[in-house]
Amino acid sequence: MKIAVVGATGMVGEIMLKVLEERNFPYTELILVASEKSVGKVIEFKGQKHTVVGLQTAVDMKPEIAVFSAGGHTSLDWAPKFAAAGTTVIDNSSAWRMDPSKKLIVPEINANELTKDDKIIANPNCSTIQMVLALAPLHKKYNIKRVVVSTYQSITGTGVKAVQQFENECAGIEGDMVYKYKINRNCIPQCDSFEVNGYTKEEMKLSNETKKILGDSSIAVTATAVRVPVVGGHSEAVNVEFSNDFDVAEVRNILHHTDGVVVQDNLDTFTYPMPRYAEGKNDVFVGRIRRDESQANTLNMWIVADNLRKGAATNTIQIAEYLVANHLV
Ligand code: 2RA
Repeated sequence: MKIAVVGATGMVGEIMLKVLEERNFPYTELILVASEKSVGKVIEFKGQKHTVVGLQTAVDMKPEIAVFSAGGHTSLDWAPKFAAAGTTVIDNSSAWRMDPSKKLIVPEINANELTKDDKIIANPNCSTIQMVLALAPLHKKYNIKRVVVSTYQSITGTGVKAVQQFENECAGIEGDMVYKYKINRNCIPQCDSFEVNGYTKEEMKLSNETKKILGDSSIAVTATAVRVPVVGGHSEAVNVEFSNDFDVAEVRNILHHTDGVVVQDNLDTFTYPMPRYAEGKNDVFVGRIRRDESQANTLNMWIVADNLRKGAATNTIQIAEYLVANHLV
């Protein structure tokens, strides 16, 4: 079974390789793919030396699966070429997520929708994945009417240059500004560009992708996405209004038994999720679970996850694992 990692030299690509190794993914051949400037670069992985190849070479090698983290333009241009050659693509960009003919997958929620015919599969946005993983079982039990979410997003979501800006600021070094403003000791209420409705692309992803993944366009979602000087992961304050009442202990128990979710919620021991401690882990951590006393049938939660892992690389590899385990490739 051949697997291609497209964008192998990028931040998410490097973590996809780590996750492949950690989870002992059953490939027989690994193809590392990057832009022309990286072609020929030798990368050591699992004790073997791999020479980075270009996109057309990778297409011609006909891998069964290609996992992409190479930006929307590359995905729009090359995912169809891989698919036409018989490869199943799992793409991390936003290029295909809202395409009605493409599936938007969080394996624990809707991998069962996948068939052999799905040759381009979209990996949701990182901030969406961690939120819907907690929301899905609660929607099933209590029916969600509305979600209000505020995010506190890691600078790793912007990329390696943003981390460099933060480190330069901390060291007092003048350097390239990725953000319009200083990020150290600051919060920037803008993740990605603004849409005409005054929301950012990030905030609209949270709204649109949540409805698609949960399969319910009636769910009302409003989001405020904020960039914060943190590297370990994204944090989210989520307020959820249900059609039906709930019991907080039952909510905690449902989440505790949800694959991929770890409940960290004990005020006596000051136990709650934090990005510094979620970094490098594949789970979604949920805490501060409490009733919203200002409104009936409404719950507050605090949700934290490593945005590069469950928010990107791990979710992608889990989709690939599902395809292999269910003989869809
Ligand atoms: C961000 N979710 O955090 C976006 C893309 N990774 O910037």
